[in-house]
Amino acid sequence: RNNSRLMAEIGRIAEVAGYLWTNGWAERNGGNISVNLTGLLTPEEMALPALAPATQLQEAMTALGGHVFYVTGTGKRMRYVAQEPFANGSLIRIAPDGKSYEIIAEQPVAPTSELPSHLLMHNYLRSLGRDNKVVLHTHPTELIGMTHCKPFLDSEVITRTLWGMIPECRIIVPKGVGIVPYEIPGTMDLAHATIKQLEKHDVVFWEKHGILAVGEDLIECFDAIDTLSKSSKIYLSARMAGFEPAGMTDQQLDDLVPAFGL
Ligand code: 2HA
Ligand code: ZN
Repeated sequence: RNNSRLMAEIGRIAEVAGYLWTNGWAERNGGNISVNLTGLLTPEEMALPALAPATQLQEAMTALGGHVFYVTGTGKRMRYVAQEPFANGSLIRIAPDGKSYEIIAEQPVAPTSELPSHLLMHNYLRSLGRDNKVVLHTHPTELIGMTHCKPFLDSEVITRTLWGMIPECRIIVPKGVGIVPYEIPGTMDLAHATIKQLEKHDVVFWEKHGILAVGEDLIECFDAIDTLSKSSKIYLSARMAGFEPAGMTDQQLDDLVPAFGL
């Protein structure tokens, strides 16, 4: 706790956990966060003793050997992560062979049920040479609502609709969003379907469940989901008021590309 760079990052995790709760995106234990802290820890911190026996992973995370992550705890509530990140999440260290992990701090809080997806996403992006640090999963009401509408279960259609509500949406989420058809939460099937979408996108929707964002910065991941959420609220408010929103024209959307270097 006297590592100020580490504690600043933990503070940002608490900050974002609070936003998830206040936005109404985190009912009970909904959502989870993982952040790669490897670059922020001292060699002594990286080598902390395990607090519990190692847990085997279902698949080897070969690109994550030796890496340390903060992960929110299974069954833990975001509103309490915001207040006490170390009582509602833990630091885990992946074994050098990527086949297991140990909890090394601060308490033996077992990681989120979505650990398979989080680790597979981190592993996939690292194996591509990307310095990905964050996976953020949350349950934004209106965005999930849109995945109950068949035509929106198409990456191009839902991306075009959300981009078209406000110019910021294409600027902040330039790669658009991927869609994963419904799978049982916490499964390797869900994890594998999710990483396929990361080939083209940094934000992925899970049908009838929630949203994930990946990136180097937790606040940026939150902002991407928040901006998409704003677009979905505009879209659904218009539909509730009885009209189909016009949406930005193709030309208006295309003009953003050179203007913002997208
Ligand atoms: O942490 O959000 O997807 C609970 C969940 C499972
Ligand atoms: Zn979820």
